[in-house]
Amino acid sequence: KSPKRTTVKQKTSKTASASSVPLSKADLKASIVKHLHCSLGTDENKANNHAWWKATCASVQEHVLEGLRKTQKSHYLNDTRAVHYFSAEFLMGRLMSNNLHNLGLFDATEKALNELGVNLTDIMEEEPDMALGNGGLGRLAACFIDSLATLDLPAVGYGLHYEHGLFRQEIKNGEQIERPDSWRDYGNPWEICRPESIQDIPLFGYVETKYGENGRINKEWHPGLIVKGLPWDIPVVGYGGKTVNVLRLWQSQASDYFNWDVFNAGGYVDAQKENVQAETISKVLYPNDETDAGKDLRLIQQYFFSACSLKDIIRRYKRAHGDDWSRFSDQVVIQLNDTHPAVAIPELMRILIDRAELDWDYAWSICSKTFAYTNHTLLPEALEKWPARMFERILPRHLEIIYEINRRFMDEVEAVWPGDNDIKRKLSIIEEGPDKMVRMGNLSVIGSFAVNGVAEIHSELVKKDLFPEFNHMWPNKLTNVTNGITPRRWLKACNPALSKLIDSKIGADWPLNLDKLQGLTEFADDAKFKKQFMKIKRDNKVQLAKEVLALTGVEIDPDAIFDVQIKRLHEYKRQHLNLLYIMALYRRLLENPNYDMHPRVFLFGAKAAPGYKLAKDIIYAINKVAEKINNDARVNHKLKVVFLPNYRVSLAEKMIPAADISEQISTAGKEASGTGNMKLSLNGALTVGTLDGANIEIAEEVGDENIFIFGLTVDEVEALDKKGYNPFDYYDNNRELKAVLDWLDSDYFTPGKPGALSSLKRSMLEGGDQYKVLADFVSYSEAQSLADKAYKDADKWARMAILNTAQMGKFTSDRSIKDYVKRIWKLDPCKVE
Ligand code: F58
Repeated sequence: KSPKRTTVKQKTSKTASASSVPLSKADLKASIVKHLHCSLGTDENKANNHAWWKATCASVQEHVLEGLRKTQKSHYLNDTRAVHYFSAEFLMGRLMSNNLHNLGLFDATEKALNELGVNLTDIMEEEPDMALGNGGLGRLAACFIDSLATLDLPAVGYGLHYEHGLFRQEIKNGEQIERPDSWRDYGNPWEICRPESIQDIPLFGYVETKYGENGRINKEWHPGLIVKGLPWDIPVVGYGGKTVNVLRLWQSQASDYFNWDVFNAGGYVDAQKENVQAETISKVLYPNDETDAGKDLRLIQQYFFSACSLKDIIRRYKRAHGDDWSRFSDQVVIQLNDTHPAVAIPELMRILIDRAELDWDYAWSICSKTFAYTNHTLLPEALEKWPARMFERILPRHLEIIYEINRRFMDEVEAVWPGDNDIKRKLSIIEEGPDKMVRMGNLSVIGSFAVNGVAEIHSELVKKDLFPEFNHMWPNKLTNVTNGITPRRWLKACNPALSKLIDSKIGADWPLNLDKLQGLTEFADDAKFKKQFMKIKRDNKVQLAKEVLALTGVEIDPDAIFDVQIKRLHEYKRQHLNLLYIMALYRRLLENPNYDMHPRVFLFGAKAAPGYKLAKDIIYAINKVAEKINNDARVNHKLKVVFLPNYRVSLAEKMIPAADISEQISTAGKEASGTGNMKLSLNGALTVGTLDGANIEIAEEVGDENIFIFGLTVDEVEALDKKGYNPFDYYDNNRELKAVLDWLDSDYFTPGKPGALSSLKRSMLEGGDQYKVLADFVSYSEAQSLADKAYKDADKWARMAILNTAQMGKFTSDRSIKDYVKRIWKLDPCKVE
């Protein structure tokens, strides 16, 4: 039964005030001290940085929770349609600085703490990163929920409450070592446990067929195990502090149904075993990026969080609409962040058919108006497939439902392409063969009303190469939403000096309206502004140099070019192309000590998937080459190489403001979008990049003269593959390239261990060089020379850097979210008063 609701009149205030609760420095001081005393049981004299951090979080959280309560009330009273962002990953990083900025409390808190003798920057270092994601896909989810709250859109993020996020990377003798990440060891002050919203989740078991009245066949799933899903809520504060949405993360726990009432004296200890199994589900994030892990536990994780989230959504829907399903898809839209939560599609069908007893067609009409799917990759090894036998063991009823979805879909295919079995084989959710597989991509397209890629070129390739037949069947289903980044974290918070300079020139509302940065264009030729802009860049470089020294012991010169490549390590991202160029420069300098180049520091940050051998070999090679070069007095005044260990969000926040050059050098057609490219350019770094992913759109915005584009295009890569690509053509015909590759076979960089770096060379020669490193080498080297030349003209460089910042308006995640709202979600904002 739907409760009566009073509709709240919506006022539209144009300017976002800094905070709903105006707070003075004195209030904050008192509140922090109160928490030090009453929440932490310590005092000003005894407290260390960690205690100050916790007390400050507790003070801030009071305001956050006030906003959360008001937001939830508004959404409830207005019975709003909401988007539910299902994602196995949310790479949130640290929350304090972001929450303070979004609440408009940063400066006041800094001053309050100052008067207490505490430095805000220092205590923010106490916060562990929430690293519940691998890379781009997880960080995108985090930017999106920031924008959703900022735009006052009713939204919930749903994901997994991993006990251990992405591993902590240590470098020992040049090699990556993985250590567990323990982000919650000392508690997380931002999260709220909600035992009142626990869900029971069935797994395994078998399906019983029952013949009901009036001929209806009912299916009853008898699960073999039930686990509990315990929700933890992380408040998501929008910029301006008005709307506070929720990120709800599910932790798995043993269910009371099992074990505890059946054990006898001897079974007491054994009974814990099942608990261990249940609690394993949310233990750890799979550290693979761009490869499908294909493990039982991974499918269980996906089902676990999707099923918990659906139950949560349905509970909320029923509170307002009872058993009337007719409005479900008007109120609920679910965005699938990649195929990881795609099992939510058969799960909703199961609930509608088996539980609510709707007929198939009605259930399907609801279901296929509820889901939308974002594709993030074209790499075949990243497209998820599950062995049907494994699916059947874990989710027997869901597999039956998938077969039925597929049977009906095959009829549709037959109607479009009568008798064409090749097309049927290609479009089927089930891949036939000795081991039948369930294709989650096909399931996602068939079960969604919209499918999007993440950059123009990527979405075109999704239509043309990945899903052409689906695009033929449903010409309006496939679309594009170019990715974006939140300018609050990626400029305002991480680069405060530049932000203040921008405020002084164009006003302070650019974080909400990033197109305003265009206003900086008129200062691109203003000598004073250029000087200020570049002074800030240099100060940021000095800061980073200190960090580099502390982390690696390597001294770097802030007057050198800081050339940055930060992203997961993958062959398609071609960190090894960068490395070959560094080795070539080294050689040039050895051959000609007067070789003309501006001093340059190459900075890397990257984690390799623990099972990805060649990626780890590349990390090793970078470190070994770095060691040699950095200790070679003949060249180290001109060339340095730094590999910063444990690259993560909080390290990115330090590296990005200090970068001069942004390396975006993936093989054309392989990087779906990229988002680091946007962050670096926003902070005034110039891109050396291929025509891939969002680089193409960045080039369109900044203009060809403010970016260094090189390399094969998507069409050229395709043509080369057709013709037959032979890396030896490049190896045999380029003296420098040959010398550099042969160098990898020697023991020059690994004394006493010849061949320690040979696997790299092999992958690029005998291995066939799948990612066309050799084909792009010369063009890359030329682009780098142009960048060097441009940097030597300080005036020209400053202009180019400013124009990069000025033209990044398009890449705010607010714009991405507005695109989703318009093209897919059809949501209305709901102001919180
Ligand atoms: C990334 N994908 C894309 N996947 O590679 C990048 O181009 C894009 O900008 C970004 O998504 C956001 O759209 C990505 O990060 C993963 O990390 C998956 C994790 C789980 C296993 C499969 C890959």
